[in-house]
Amino acid sequence: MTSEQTLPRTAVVTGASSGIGAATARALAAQGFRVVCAARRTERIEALAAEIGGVAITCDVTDQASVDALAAAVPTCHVLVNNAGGAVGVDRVDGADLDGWRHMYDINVLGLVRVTKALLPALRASGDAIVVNVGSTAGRWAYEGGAGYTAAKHGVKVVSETLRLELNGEPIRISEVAPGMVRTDEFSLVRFDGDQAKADAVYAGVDQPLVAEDVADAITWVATRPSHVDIDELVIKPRAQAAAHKVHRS
Ligand code: 8X3
Repeated sequence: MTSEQTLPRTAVVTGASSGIGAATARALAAQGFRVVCAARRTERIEALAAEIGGVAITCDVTDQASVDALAAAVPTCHVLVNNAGGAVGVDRVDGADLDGWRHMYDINVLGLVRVTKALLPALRASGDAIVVNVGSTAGRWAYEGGAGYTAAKHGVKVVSETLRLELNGEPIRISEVAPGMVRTDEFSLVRFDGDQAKADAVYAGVDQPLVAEDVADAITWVATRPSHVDIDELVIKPRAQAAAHKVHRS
């Protein structure tokens, strides 16, 4: 066994300060990865990194200098989880707040591209890497008031497919994990600009929406398949959700 083989494999998780990102950082650490927790909120990721024996790097995926600094600190990366993202608003197309739509494209799509592009040398340096992009069922289905977000998450799906084509022949897998209804502390609260009642209404009467740990489990499963096994995409929803509009509520 070479010394390289005894070193822990490195995983980078963006948006690691809460929700699916934080749960994924914990799950990957439990699998023996040295996890680089990247997010804007330094205190949160420092606490998480201390908990899991990882590393905290403050990073805003919408800022090139910030992402360049992340890449400079990570010479080798075996697993990249592009999780940073989110939704703002539920405006219809005829009332679209273009600033909100631009932000959603910026964080969900361009952020993912910026981080992936910056870390490609580190992914290549690992000799065996996987990128897991956190998409959404919003990247499969349209729903009223959702177009700003669904357009961005369709973008995540298509960028993932394109990367898989472009990197074919290299030892880098590209996967997309696409969750449906996941109850986290922040996703809906951010979407509804801090309105807790509106955020709670999203999950009202739903028997067990997914939680962040469910998605983290799926991401970790995808990331820990044998190197020759590529999981292109994995759609994960609560049992109560059959489609965007088809959610069983008691
Ligand atoms: C979240 C799924 O249905 O709120 O990514 O757009 S949905």
